[in-house]
Amino acid sequence: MDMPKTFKEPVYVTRPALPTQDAVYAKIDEIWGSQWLTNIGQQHKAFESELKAHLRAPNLSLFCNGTMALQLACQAFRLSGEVITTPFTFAAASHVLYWNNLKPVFCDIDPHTFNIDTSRLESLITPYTTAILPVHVFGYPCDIDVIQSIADRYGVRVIYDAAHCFGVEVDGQPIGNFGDIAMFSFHATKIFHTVEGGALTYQDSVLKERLELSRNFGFKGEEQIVVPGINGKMNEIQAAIGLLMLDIIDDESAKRERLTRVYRERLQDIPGIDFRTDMPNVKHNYYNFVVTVDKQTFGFSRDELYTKLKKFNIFTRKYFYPLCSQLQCYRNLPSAAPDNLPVAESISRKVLSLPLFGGLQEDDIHRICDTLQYIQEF
Ligand code: T4K
Repeated sequence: MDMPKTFKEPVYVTRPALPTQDAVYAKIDEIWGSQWLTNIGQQHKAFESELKAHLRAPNLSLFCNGTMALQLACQAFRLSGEVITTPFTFAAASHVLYWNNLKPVFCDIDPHTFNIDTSRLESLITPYTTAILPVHVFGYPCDIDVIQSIADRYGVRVIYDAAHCFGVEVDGQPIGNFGDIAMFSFHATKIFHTVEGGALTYQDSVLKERLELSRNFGFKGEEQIVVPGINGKMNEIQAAIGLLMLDIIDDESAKRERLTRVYRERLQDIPGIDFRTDMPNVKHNYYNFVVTVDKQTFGFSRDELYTKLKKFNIFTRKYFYPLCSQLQCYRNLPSAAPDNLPVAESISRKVLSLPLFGGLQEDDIHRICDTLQYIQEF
């Protein structure tokens, strides 16, 4: 085959979906007119209510980012001791445990979903375990029923990191409605974003007051501070972007779904490249497109492919490498030993996120796949 053309501009792993500038300027005019920039103004109230309806959440609170939301979720339950989590994710979850003085206990992952391997979960529970913090990695849901039944048996909380899961449903149920609390990230790299931002959805309405006091220094009225809170608020500009994003998210997800189907069709013919398909009971959001590279069959390792693609201006990412359990701050924990985490160790060395976002055209995906094929053949 001929050498595929190098992309003129870098093709990044993701690019944010953006509302039109006119729509943003109109919102900015509204905010400027109100002179109300933060501290739970009109945009915040409107976004919270529209988002709650969109996600069909019984309760929802907004935060300045997903990490802070997760941080306050742990605080809300006054967790102590140990929390079981996955090593195969962004560092936020482990860091949040550290900041809450909790000990992360890493559980190996399932080789197909890349989520916590529930068959190993129970053996990690000790008298000090107070919660499980699973991540629905890349928008593929965890084994929700098994996790809940183990949590119920041992009386521990379940806090889901659903950062990748905007709009995902399992058996027709919104993903945020499982566990005690679920966290969504609205970072610019997420399919739905507010530049930076995050939300918690939760079953128990009693949590609302506690969470919302905590995100605003503990203020109850002007003169009383009733809990040692922090500044975790979403501001008016973030909330306004969120309102505009609600108008375009379905279109963005549909575009990504179409591009995903092109990837799947093309990559099935490239030996050594594997990818996941749709789960039968799940409504996916097509947030990103992740492959694994088998060196023996493909001919090059994941790292070699990553470097070669860069020469064609294709910037993939090794999400999630290195594992959280390999980070300097966690690698000495007993549960972080590589022998305890063989699947996560292996997957993290094979995994590669290919570019996927609504601004790409089907031809771009074909060109990326041609490039992969060319790299393999020559
Ligand atoms: N839990 C999970 C499972 C998460 O994945 C994350 C965040 C969190 C929790 C924490 O939520 P937040 O507190 O962030 O709300 C990025 C993001 O910064 C991070 O939010 C995200 N996960 C993680 C998976 O990815 P980096 O360091 O890889 O991002 P960066 O700056 O290298 O950007 C990646 C690519 O995205 C760039 O090559 C180009 C594109 N990009 C990025 C930005 C920031 C844009 O096109 N525009 C932009 O504005 O961490």
